[in-house]
Amino acid sequence: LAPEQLQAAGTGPLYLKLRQAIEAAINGGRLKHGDALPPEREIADSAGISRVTVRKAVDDLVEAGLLVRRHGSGTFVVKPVQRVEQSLSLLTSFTEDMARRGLKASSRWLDRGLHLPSPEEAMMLGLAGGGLVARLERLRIANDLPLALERASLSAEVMPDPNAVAGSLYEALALSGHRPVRAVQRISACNIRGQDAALLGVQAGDAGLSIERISYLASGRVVEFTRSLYRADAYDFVAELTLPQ
Ligand code: 16G
Repeated sequence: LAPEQLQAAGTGPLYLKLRQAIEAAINGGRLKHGDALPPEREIADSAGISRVTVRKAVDDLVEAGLLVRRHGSGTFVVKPVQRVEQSLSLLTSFTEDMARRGLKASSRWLDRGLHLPSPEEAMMLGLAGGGLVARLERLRIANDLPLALERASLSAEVMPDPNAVAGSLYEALALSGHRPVRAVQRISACNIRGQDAALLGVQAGDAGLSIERISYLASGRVVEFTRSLYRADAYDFVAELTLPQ
């Protein structure tokens, strides 16, 4: 970036012009998603401005979500992600949520089989008599974007053949008369760890939403105990609030 280019770019204070020049480079494809920005000192030297000005422009773009600083490795152009909104009051499936937005849901299976239950699964699913547990572990994808990792556990009585679940779990449950009618969900913030980050296509340590859902049949029996890990950069949970009665 030469000083003349900077003078020609945008209006207002220098940092704003630099911000606009970087934005133009991203929008014009000269800086591509995943590209590293030159070091701030280099930008300052080539444009003939102070490092403080460069820092302010870069800070602004980080704040706006166009750039990301990665500790020790530099500043990078962020791949834009389409954020998905999910209602917090409707008991819907991933497939239904995506279809409602015109996105195609798909999954990459990580595990789909019958196992001996862990003590937690036995307790959550009420498996007192030593029954097996069906585990369905999938990477959930919307169009091409991996959005969540989902680890569902169901009693083998409800789900005797997990391999028969090709697409939607809730659709398979509906077919066998076990579609849940109520669920309790807990959402907490977390950092996405190494292996999970690789599967979700984010950096280790990036923000995630950890979600636990326990779903019930009308009879009160637990159908599903599911732990999900959603990318916090791609998911918004939205709830409608009303006054307490
Ligand atoms: C949602 C549920 C998950 C359920 C899945 C079924 C959350 C946090 N989790 O992802 O508990 O197992 O839908 O989706 O919403 P499917 O019918 O598309 O397989």
